[in-house]
Amino acid sequence: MRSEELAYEIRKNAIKMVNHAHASHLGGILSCADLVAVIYSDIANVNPKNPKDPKRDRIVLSKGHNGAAIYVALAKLGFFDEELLKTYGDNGGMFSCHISHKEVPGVEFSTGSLGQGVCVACGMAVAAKRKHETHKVYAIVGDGECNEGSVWEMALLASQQKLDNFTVIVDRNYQQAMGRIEEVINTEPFAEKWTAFGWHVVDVKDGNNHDQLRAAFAEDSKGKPKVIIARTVKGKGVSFMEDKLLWHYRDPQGADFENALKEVEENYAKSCNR
Ligand SMILES: Cc1ncc(C[n+]2csc(CCOP(=O)(O)OP(=O)(O)O)c2C)c(N)n1
Repeated sequence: MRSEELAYEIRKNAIKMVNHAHASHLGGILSCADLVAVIYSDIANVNPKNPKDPKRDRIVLSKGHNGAAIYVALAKLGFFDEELLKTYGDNGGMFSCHISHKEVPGVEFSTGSLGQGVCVACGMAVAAKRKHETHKVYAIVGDGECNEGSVWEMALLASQQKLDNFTVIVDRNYQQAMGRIEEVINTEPFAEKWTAFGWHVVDVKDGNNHDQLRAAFAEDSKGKPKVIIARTVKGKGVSFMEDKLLWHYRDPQGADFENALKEVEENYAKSCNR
């Protein structure tokens, strides 16, 4: 499936899933929809017929509150029946809103406590190096998540270990749960920090643009771990949610739900006719 179509499917289905479950975090799901789509469509080598294939690339969603984006991508790739997405967030169901690998084929690791998943992903990259395995490891991290000290301990270790098999993608939407990043804990100068920690940094000016993301993944990291800073928009694709903190927690109901879905569908139809 083309990444553009997958991103559309992620947005459309995630709006329905969050509505169904009366869940949260739609803003962050919409901001990372494009980078998740590009990773699964064009970059990572995963195998729906054999989810535990030892040669598969590992994708860890460290900002685990956006699990819906990964669930949709996996369903669309054929890891499980898409119909099951309708049970998102149900009591006793397989899809917890913070991502879980327990019952979901294709999910590498359960996350939700920010700052942990990226450390586990780093460990996976260390293990691959030591065992002379050639698969790659990708971790999707929030910029608010980078307030966690463990992210920076991980950054030190990854460069010490010269993990050129490891790519961190930061969903740089400039917001976290309670406000703008610079108002809560300012991480600027952000790119310079990663450079100082020994990483190859790719600053993507429009992190919702698939061509720019593909170019970032293609760049040679020159023997270092790579960080792609994808400058995204929280709530991307639904005009009344874009860059609005409210949609970190609010679930779309009633007219908000109908309008969000309509807009995502119209935007995609327009992009196909261009
Ligand atoms: C250790 C920890 N502290 C607090 C939270 C609560 N929390 C959930 S999402 C979130 C904001 C994270 O911001 P960011 O990583 O930028 O995610 P995005 O804005 O892209 O949704 C917070 C603080 C958590 N899940 N884990």
